Amino acid sequence: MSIAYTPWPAEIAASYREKGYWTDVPMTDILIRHQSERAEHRALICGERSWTYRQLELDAARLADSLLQLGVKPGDTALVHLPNVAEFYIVFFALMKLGVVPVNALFSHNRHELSAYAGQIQPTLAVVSSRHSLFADNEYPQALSQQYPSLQHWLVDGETSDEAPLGHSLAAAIKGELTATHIVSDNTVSGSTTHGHNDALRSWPELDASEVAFFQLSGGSTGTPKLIPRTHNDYYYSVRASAEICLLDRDSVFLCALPVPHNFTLSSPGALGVFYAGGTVVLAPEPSPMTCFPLIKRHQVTMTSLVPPAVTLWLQAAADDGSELASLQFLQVGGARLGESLARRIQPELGCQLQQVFGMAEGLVNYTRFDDSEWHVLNTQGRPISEDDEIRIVDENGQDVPRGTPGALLTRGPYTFRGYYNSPEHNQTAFDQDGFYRSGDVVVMTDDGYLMVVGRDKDQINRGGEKVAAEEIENQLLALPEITQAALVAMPDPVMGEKSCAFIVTTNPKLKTIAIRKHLRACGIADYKLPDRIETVDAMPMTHVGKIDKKALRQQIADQVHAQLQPQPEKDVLS
Ligand code: OOB
Repeated sequence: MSIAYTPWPAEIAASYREKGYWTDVPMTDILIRHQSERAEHRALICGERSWTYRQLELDAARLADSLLQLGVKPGDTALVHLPNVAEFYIVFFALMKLGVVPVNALFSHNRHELSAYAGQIQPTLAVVSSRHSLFADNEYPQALSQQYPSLQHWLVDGETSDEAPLGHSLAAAIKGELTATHIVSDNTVSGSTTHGHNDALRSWPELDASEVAFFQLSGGSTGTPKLIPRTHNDYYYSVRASAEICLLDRDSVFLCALPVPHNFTLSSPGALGVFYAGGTVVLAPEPSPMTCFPLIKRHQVTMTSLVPPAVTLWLQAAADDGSELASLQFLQVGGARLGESLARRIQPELGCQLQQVFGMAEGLVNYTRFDDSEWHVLNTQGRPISEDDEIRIVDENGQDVPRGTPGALLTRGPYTFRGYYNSPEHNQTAFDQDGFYRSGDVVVMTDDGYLMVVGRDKDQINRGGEKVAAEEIENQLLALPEITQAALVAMPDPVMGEKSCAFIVTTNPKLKTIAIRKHLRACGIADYKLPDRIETVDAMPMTHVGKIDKKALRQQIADQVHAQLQPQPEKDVLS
């Protein structure tokens, strides 16, 4: 059974095929296409381990085979929660071969997010890492398996101890040497069964490229995180076109330092774009200069992608010693607005070209091009990938605004989705009647068709590229009986761009910030979503329609932050 999704209208789909955007070739082709002349080229480097294209394809095929033996079937879904390790791609391609559709959660996600995803997809399989505290013991896996009886199979990357029995070893599954020793749920077979080594790889189910390949994660603005079905056809087009725009080839060496599942690092052009072009992906566990600079030198990295706060750190480190960056040809920056003053320092201080990237997991991605004027590269967030990316910029009444005027960005096109998974109600407002997706961004379009992101009309905080849906956190705050009203808003921050501030009204004047944070932690929310600041107020400012006036709250906290950033007279500092 295939995963349901909102399709593109038939005549539009036909035109995307006609124009060669949709090729009806599944994304498994990304590795398969290199199996003759490119097979022995290095595809992937992770620490001291590396894979050629042949080895990567073989590992993916072996893992797919192991999964088949376990009983995982085409049309099943999987919850994948891995850090920046090579196994992420092995799992990605193995699941794709089988037609198993994963949600690839961020490694910073925690119990709250994973449970929400599991609830939506009812997975058969979970692939997790013992490096995450959630999977250091069996408590959470057991609870999840009990809550979702469909979840029959667990594969674990990393060390597992006897105290923490937890499904099968991912490494063994990749080697084709599955030994089931442990149980997670009552449904899973106990005991020790070797499934046997199988080098005679079977032929995989025929894949239909118009079907869902995997789910992307929405940054969201609602109480529950929403899932974005991405088909082979639409996603593969964005990968190929991005690789072309970024002039990737076999000599491209990409350092992947932001989280591997993110749309930026996966497909803009990201690791998939580099694999498609036959280049090399080098994994970094995180984007600090201390980790990344030596990797760039050692592997002669030619390109990487960062969010703006990381750029600040790189500039500071390069001021001391930037000699390790000599091979870097271009740096992509995206995920959050890059200030012009920071943008201006990249070429002279890091010695590489800047490319701005403004994209979204829902589809549309914009790039500045390598032959753009300096003004465009420093001041705009680029222009769309495709001539058939349709852009509308509208006022509050849904009327198109003239070029140069800010308005809400709506878009549809050959790789922009048509509906969140299983969310008919939310889809009614997330799209207009013509199928344009309301991105929630406020943008200006220049006369020559470049976009500048100037604001946002979605209830979200963009914490240096990490997105926090206000409602999700407000709901958790309101779960505390002492909190009667809650509003999460963005506050300015010199490094992150924005941080989050929760305003609360409470019946308990003694309620401490620390107790609130403890409560949110206990809810199992990812750390980056915890409010950076909590302000107690007697009453919320209200709009004339009786809603909490978040604009006023944003202004209030911005004024407070601004006042605190002003130099204080000495006696105040000391008192
Ligand atoms: C990327 O994807 P998401 O899904 O995490 O976030 C999308 C949102 C956009 O709607 C916009 O609000 C913001 O992130 N954003 C930017 C930006 N790039 C993304 N805001 C200002 N300037 C930029 N350059 O963040 C994403 C996906 C693919 C490629 C790059 C980023």
